[in-house]
Amino acid sequence: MKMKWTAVAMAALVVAACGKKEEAPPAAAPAAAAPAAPAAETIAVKIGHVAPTSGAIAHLGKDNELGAKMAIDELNAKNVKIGDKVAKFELLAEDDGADPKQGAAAAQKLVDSKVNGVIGHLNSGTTIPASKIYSDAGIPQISPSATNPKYTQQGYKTAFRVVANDGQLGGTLGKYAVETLKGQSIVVIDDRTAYGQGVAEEFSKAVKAAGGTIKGHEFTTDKSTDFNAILTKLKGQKPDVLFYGGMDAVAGPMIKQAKQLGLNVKFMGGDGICTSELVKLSGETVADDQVVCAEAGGVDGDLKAGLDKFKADFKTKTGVDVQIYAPYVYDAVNVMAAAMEKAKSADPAVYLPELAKIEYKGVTGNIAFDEKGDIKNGALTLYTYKGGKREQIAVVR
Ligand code: ABU
Repeated sequence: MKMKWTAVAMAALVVAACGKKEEAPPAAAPAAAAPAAPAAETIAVKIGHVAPTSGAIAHLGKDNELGAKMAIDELNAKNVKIGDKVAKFELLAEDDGADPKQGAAAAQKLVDSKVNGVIGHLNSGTTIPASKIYSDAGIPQISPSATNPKYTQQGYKTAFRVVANDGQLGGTLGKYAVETLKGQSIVVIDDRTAYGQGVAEEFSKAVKAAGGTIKGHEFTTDKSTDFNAILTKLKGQKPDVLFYGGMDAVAGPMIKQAKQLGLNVKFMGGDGICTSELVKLSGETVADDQVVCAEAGGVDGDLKAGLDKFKADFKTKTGVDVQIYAPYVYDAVNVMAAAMEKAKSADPAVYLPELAKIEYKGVTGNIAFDEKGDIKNGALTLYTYKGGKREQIAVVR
């Protein structure tokens, strides 16, 4: 309405200025419509995201970032209200290259950008040092994938995770190696990262607790490509189970080289190897049922249909399959937004208490945190690979 009157007035002004005698065509009578409601005020909400989108596990970092983008796009489409304002979520995505120093720099950059919260980092080795930076700044952080127990044992009120930790992962896998796989000669390799070392130690503890023994433990790095020396050393133990603490980018070539050396082992690992990419990274050498790995979350029954739908929607929207953590990132963003909605504020100090006591039904299951910031009742899922595809063995609670 206001626009119409302005246009009529403008036309009269133009006629007057041109000195034309013709009358302007009569303007349509203004309709007697109700005045348009004033547009709702908006509030800008900056969500930081950090993962390695470069380097050997860039495929996992990109998977995480796509999960965050999907959640942000959907929140913006829903016009979520925080208090009486419509929230406009913005994703500030950083690459930490899985490197602790780069991770700390990315964290500081996000703090300087005054983000309202952070989802990340992907690796324990980057998440743990970054958590001090977020804690000092009072910014809530939810890791979708860092599983080293230390992350939530430092006493930071700002640190949360939506996945089970290495105690649960390594513990379950160690028990499985002894009791189900009946491993007689179990050997271990880890990459000396916070995650790899931690999950390998938990695995070894659980093997011993179940009555088994670790016949050898060798070390590599998260950037190594040649494992012949350590595999040859372990071959002397005639192993039937090899546990690797580390990520898929190293596990894939290790499986291939073990096969070339004639090591006929069950290959076990935590969530870091349990990805869609593992078979490709092994040069398609993974035999059916050879790998047993665990994802640090788990849904079954009715909840599984929701996760399957998320994975199908993700493929439609992004054109790629979920690697592993995208659903956890998606849930973490939504959990943070839900806490802001409940608090009617995106101010970290105001919504943090709501986040600590949130109860949220996500695509990865029900999310609530214990007093340390760990997920309550964290389940995990055991997988193997058949015909090159990941196949669920069981959900363990
Ligand atoms: N949980 C495995 C990958 C992430 C980490 O470093 O913990």
